[in-house]
Formats: sequence, structure tokens, C-alpha cells
Amino acid sequence: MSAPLLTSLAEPDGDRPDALTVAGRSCSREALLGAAGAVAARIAGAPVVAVRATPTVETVTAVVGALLAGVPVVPVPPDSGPAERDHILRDSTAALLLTGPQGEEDAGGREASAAPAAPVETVPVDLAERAAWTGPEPDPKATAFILYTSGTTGAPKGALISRRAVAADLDALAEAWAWTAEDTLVHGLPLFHVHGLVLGVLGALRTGSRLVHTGRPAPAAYAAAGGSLYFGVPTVWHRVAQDPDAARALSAARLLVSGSAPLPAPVFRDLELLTGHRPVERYGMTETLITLSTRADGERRPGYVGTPLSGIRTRVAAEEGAEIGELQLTGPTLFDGYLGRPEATAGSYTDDGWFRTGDIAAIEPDGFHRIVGRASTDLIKSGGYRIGAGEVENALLDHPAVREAAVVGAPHEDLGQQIVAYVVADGVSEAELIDFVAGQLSVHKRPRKVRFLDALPRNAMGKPQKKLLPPA
Ligand code: MLC
Ligand code: AMP
Repeated sequence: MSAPLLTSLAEPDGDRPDALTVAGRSCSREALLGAAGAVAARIAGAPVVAVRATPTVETVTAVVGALLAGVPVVPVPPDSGPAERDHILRDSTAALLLTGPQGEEDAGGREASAAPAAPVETVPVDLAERAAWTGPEPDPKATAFILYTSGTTGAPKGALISRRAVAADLDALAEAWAWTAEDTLVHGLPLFHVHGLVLGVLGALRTGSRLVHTGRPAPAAYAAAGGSLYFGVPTVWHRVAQDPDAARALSAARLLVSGSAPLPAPVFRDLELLTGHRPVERYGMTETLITLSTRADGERRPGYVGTPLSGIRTRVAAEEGAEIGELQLTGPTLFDGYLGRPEATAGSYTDDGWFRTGDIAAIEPDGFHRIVGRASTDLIKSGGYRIGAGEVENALLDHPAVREAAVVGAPHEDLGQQIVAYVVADGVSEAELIDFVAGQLSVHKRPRKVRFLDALPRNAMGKPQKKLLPPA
């Protein structure tokens, strides 16, 4: 039998009552294992299971149950509207949707009981149920997660993440950050992406560290949690740095870690001034998991994401004479392709088998990596969320009043980029269009600004020229 993915769940000292806290509710590892065992027994044999990923103990239990049973998990953002949710459920062919208690209104803001249009059976997770799961440890090559992630155009694609990729990544991060069972990990990130779910939940369950999930990533909640290891996206660290009392409370921590988007140098410096910590910055992608990081025992430099994690090799595909170019990677943490999209999968690799990140980077002589930007401006990062311009444009075009739409990411101090939509439309307001996108897709994919134009700038071929759009 291979080593279990969630190592710490098999250890004997599982009765600590606050091993796991999510949004104020705590449980022991023993209780988590028992409730997850009941989930595993209910779903064993299913080809795939969707989980409505609210920030709750139920979500953690659902994910752990599926991992015990070897059923691939498809996390569904709890605030996703019908268009996005239906796409995820249909594309993944999930026939079961694990949720919190039925009727629960949660932090996602939508009714948990809202009947999904895709043909799925909703299965509420009951934390009081217990079962001892005795099934064998699934094959490390098996899929752990199908994570839906946006490309530049079209609907999100399901990235297939294997159990062994997760294990390799978590072990490499534990090594780089000296992350052990002595740590208390604190964060409040969404449980449907790599950052909050894979690192932020499975990382704690593999290393054996306590986990405090704050429900939302609010500075005051981070300050109150008293952790040793903190995760945040740059927007969260910007908000912490704007709240000096909360920031100072983090002085007692061991390590502050930023990722999912570039950490601005002024935020790095403010955090250092207020907390005494130079934050660790790490870089990753849904398709590759985390691949580069500065280290607990190494130098941390503003603007740099450090060196490759154990097992990862990187190269920069620069033009002759240039220092910057596309960052390409190989290693054990890479995904197994996009579900049902062999062409997109093939297109994300070079002919000699390296993964093309689409990020532009430079590697200094000392091996430190700097991410300069993205090759395509149609992939937006806002608040650490990856959002495809095409997906938002399609949602806008579904509105009967909208004739043309072009979406861009405009620089924004807090969010990194904010989504700005340029539309040609009649008889509709900015607020209506923002709410329309928030209602169809996830709330974080909504434009923050809408500009009305008489026509989109186009080239002679009729293609919209986003570079010629007026300033936001
Ligand atoms: C606002 N709201 C609306 C609305 N406008 N609801 C419906 N319709 C509208 N028009 C509500 C929201 O539901 C929410 O309610 C509240 O307003 C605030 O929402 P927001 O404005 O979107 O939140 P904001 O403050 O902008 O969020 C900032 C943030 C968030 C940092 C909290 O962006 C975030 O959690 N980012 C993390 C992204 C992440 O984890 N990325 C990792 C990807 S993995 P309510 O009730 O909910 O408050 C990856 C790999 C790697 O990248 O390297 O890590
Ligand atoms: P996602 O697939 O949502 O995980 O988004 C991955 C993208 O986030 C990468 O391709 C980068 O563009 C960006 N990203 C993640 N971490 C960093 C970082 N530390 N610095 C700059 N960009 C980052």
C-alpha cells in the first residue's frame, strides 16, 4: 500500500478538539476522519463528485471523504451563477454534489438549497455521521481534483491534478518553509482553488499543522487567530498593511507567505516595517501547483519569487539576446491535462515536453526568478483570482442589450488588476451589467467598471483592438 496522501489523519494523537477550525467551528482530526469516512462510504465508486466549496467544516469533510474513497473532487465556487455552475457540473459529468446542511445560507451569499439546473443529486454532508473507512489508499497516479480554471477565451477548463502531484508539491513546500506539525496555519482564502484548498487545507492535513480558516481573509481575523504560518494573496496583504494594528499582531508569527499574484514591493516593505517579517513570495498555477518560492532559511527579496522547489526545473524561452521570455517548467507537480481537451493540453506544452506557463520571467545569475507579467493581456488576475477576458465578454454578450464587449484588466492598487468592460449597448446601466455578470458567473468575475462606447476600436480585419481602448 502506498503512503496516505493525508498523512496526519492516520496518526494516533487525533483527539485535539481544535485541530481544524473553519469560520469559527472546530473539530478534531478524529472527528474529521470519522465524518469523512461516512462521506467516503456514501460516494465510493462514483467516477467524480462535485463539492459546493463554501468556507465550512463540511467542505473540508467532503473533500477529505472523497480523497479517502479515491473519488476525484470538483470544487464548485459557492457564489457561481447558473452559467458557470452548469458548465462545471456538465463538463466534469459530476452526478453528485456534496453541500453543507440543506437550506444553509453561507458566506457565498447564495442559497445552498438553490436547485442546480444540471442533473445532479445534492448530498448534504452531516458532521454527526461517522464511519470507519477501511478502503485501500488509492493509486497515487489517480486524479485528486478537477480544478476549473479560465483561459483567455471560452469557458473554464478542468485541470486534472493527481494525488502524487499534490503530495510532491506539499512535501516540497514543507521543506522550503520548514512547515511542520508544530505550526498553526491561518488563512481565509476560498476553498475552490489551489491556494486555499490544496495548500491551505491539504497542506495542514499532510504536515499535521493546526489549521484556522478565518472564513474571510479579513485583517482583524488574521490578527486574532494567533498563527505561526499565514497565507494570503497580495490583496489580503495590502489590506493587512493598511491596518497597522492587525499587521503588528502578526509579528509573533514565524512566516507570512504571499502568492497567486505579484506582491507589490511597497506592500512587501510595509509588511516588513509593521510585522518585522520579510514575506515569503511563491509562484504557482492551477496546472503546475506551486513551483517557485523563497525559503524559510533563505533570502527574501521584493519582486522575486525565489528558486525552483525540489524536483522542479525551469527555463526562460527568451529571444536571442533578450533576458526575459516565457517561463517553462517540468517536474512532478504538473497536471495531467485538461479534462476532455487534448488539443488544449497539447498546446500547453512545448515540442520537447516543457509546460508553457504563459508568464514572462527573468532568472537572475543567482537563480532567483522574477515574474515580469503575462504574455496575454486576456488573462486577468484580480484579487488573486484568474479570470479570462473571453468568459466575461461572452457573459456580457448574453445580455440582450449588449451588442459588443471587450474586457481588460486595469491596474488597481488593492486588487492588482480590476476588471473593466467596454461595451456597445443601449438602454442598460453600468450597475445592471455588473449584476448580470455577477449573477451568471462568479461574483469575483464581475466588472468593477463598465464604459459605454459607440463602437469598439477594430483593425482592418475587424478584430477588436484592446490597446486602442480609452483609459478606464
Ligand atoms: C459585491 N458583492 C456582490 C456584488 N458586488 N454580490 C452580488 N452581486 C454583486 N454585483 C458581494 C460579494 O458577494 C461579497 O459578499 C462582497 O460583495 C465582497 O465581494 P468582493 O467585492 O468581490 O470581495 P473583495 O473584497 O473584492 O475580495 C477580495 C478578496 C478576494 C481578496 C477577499 O479577491 C479573494 O478571496 N481572493 C482570493 C483568490 C484566490 O484564492 N486565488 C487563488 C487562485 S490559485 P460576501 O457576503 O461574501 O462578503 C492560484 C495558484 C497560486 O493562483 O499561485 O496560488
Ligand atoms: P491560477 O491558475 O489561478 O493559479 O493563476 C496562475 C497565475 O497566477 C500564474 O500564471 C501567474 O500569472 C499568477 N501568479 C501566481 N503567483 C504569482 C506570483 N507570486 N507573482 C506573480 N504572478 C503570480
